[in-house]
Amino acid sequence: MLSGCDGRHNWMAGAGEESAQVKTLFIVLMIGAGVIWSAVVGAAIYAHKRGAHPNLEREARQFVIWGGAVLPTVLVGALLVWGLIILRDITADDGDLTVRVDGERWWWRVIYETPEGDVITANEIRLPIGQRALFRLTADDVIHSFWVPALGGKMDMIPGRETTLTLTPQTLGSWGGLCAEFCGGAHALMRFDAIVMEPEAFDTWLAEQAEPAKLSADNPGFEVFQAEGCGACHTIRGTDAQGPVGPDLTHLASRDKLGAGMWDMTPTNMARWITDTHEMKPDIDMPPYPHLNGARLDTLVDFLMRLE
Ligand code: HEC
Ligand SMILES: [Cu+2]
Repeated sequence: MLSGCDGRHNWMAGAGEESAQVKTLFIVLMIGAGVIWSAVVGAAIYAHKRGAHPNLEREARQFVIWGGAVLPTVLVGALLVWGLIILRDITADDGDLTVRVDGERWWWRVIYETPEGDVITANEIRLPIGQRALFRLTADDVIHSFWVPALGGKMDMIPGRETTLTLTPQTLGSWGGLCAEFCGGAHALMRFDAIVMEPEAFDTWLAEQAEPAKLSADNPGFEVFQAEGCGACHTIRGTDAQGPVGPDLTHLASRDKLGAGMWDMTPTNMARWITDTHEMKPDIDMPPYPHLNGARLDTLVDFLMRLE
C-alpha cells in the first residue's frame, strides 16, 4: 500500500484539484473509521470485563437501534452523498480544453480539440496548469482504464462508448499515467507521461504539434522508413506515410519517452526499439526488424530522432 505513496504515481500528491478532493475524502474516511473501530473494540473489551454492569434489556435495545442501525445508516449515507458529489464533479462534461484519448493495445492515441481542428499525437499528454481539461475517453477493441494518480480519478475506457473525466492540474511537473484495467499481454507496460506546463509553454507546444513534420527534401532516412513498410502502420503528417494502426510519429522526438512511457527517447533505445522490438516491449503489435543494421539503421534512427 505504501509503495503507492511515492514518486510520480503518488495518488496522495494532490497535484490536481480532483486528486485533492479524493485525498480529503480518504482522510476523513480513515479518521472516521478509526474512531468507530476504537469505539466498537472499546465496547467489546468493556463488555468482557469482570464486574461490568449488564444493561437493562430496554436500554440495550435502544443502544442497538441507535448505535447499530441509525448511526451507521446516517454516516454511510452522508459519505455516499459526498462521494457522489465528487464523482459528479470529476466526470462533468465541461472544461477549458478537450482532449480525446483512445486506448489501444498497448498505447494511447491522443487528440486535442482546438478551434482550428484536431491535433493528433500519442503516448504523452501535456496540460496547462490551473485549467480544467475535459477528457473524452474511449477504446479501440478491449477495455482499458485511464489513470494519472497524482492528478485525479481513474476512468474506464470502453469500446463503442464514451466516458468523461476532468483533470485540473495544480502542480507543475511530469506525472505518471497508466492503464489501470488488465487489457492483455503488455498491460503493465501501457503508460504515459502527463506533463503539466505553464499555459504559454503549453500553447507553444500545441501549436508545434499541429504543424506537419519538417523534413528536408532529400531524406534517405524517410526512404528507409517507407521501404521497410513503416508507413503502412504509422502516420507522419506532411508525408505520404498515413498508416492508422500505430502511434502518430509526426513529432515523435518531442516526446520524453519512447514506447508509451517505457523508455527514454534516445538514439540507442530507438535503434533497439526497431531491431529488438519485443525485448523492449513484449507482445506488442509492431513487428521487429532484426535485419536492419549498419548505415541503414543509423539513417532511419537519425531521421526519427529529428521528428521534433
Ligand atoms: C504492423 C504495424 C506496424 C509496423 C509495420 C510498424 N509499426 Fe511501429 N508501432 C506499431 C504499434 C502498434 C506501436 C505501438 C506499440 C505499443 O507501444 O504498444 C508502434 C510503436 C512505434 C514507435 C513508438 C512510438 C511512441 O510513441 O513511442 C516507434 C518509434 C515506431 N513504432 C517506429 C516504427 C518504425 C521505424 C517502423 C518500420 C521500421 C515501424 N514502427 C513499423 C505498429 C507498427
Ligand atoms: Cu490498457
